[in-house]
Amino acid sequence: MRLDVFTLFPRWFDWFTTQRHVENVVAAGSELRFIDYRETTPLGAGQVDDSPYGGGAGMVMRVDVVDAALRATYGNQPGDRRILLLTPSGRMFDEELATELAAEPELTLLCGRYEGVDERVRDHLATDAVSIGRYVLAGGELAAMVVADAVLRKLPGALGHADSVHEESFSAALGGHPEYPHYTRPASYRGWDVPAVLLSGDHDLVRRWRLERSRERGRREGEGS
Ligand code: 6GU
Repeated sequence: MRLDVFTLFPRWFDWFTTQRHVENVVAAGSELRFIDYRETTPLGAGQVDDSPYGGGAGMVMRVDVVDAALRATYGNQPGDRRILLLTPSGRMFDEELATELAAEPELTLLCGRYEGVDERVRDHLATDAVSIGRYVLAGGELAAMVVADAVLRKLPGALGHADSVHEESFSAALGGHPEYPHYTRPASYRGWDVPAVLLSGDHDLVRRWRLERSRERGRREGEGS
């Protein structure tokens, strides 16, 4: 995958790119770029934002600044790549969208800052508007890392164990439910015992127990409500 992140703070991603699963997908041929809007702003003195029409507090990222950054990177035709604007008012990011995005050969994430981004970015430059939850962050950078993390870990070679993305929370193998509980040694710790079924050696019983716990968690956490 070729993943481009447009941001005012490319250095924020220095830490992200040192994560093992991210290093793994890069070693496997994926390409990550972090592009600074300020490098291509058509305005003087690195300006990227302006005061809102109609008045009000705060500053708004300008559409011409975002457009200039996209054109400098992709030319006049961005092709048919998905361009995601990260915004608290976007479509809620979930495992289904992560799976969908992981199948894209090319992906672009646009981070906003300040009070918001000129709506014309969403209307004319982005293909999607995505939010990671019902709360407001100071900028889209952390949201972009959340999206990139969830997507990149699905790529071949990201995780050590080939099965670990198959039967995990919200996967089709678990009927879209959260993951079942995990246990490891010691079998008993401070009187807290591992469920006996997991020590039984009966694989069929274990499989059914895990599926049932997974469904139970889905119900308890208000799934589908
Ligand atoms: Cl994508 N951006 C910002 N700034 N805040 C958020 C968000 C995104 N998703 C939830 N809160």
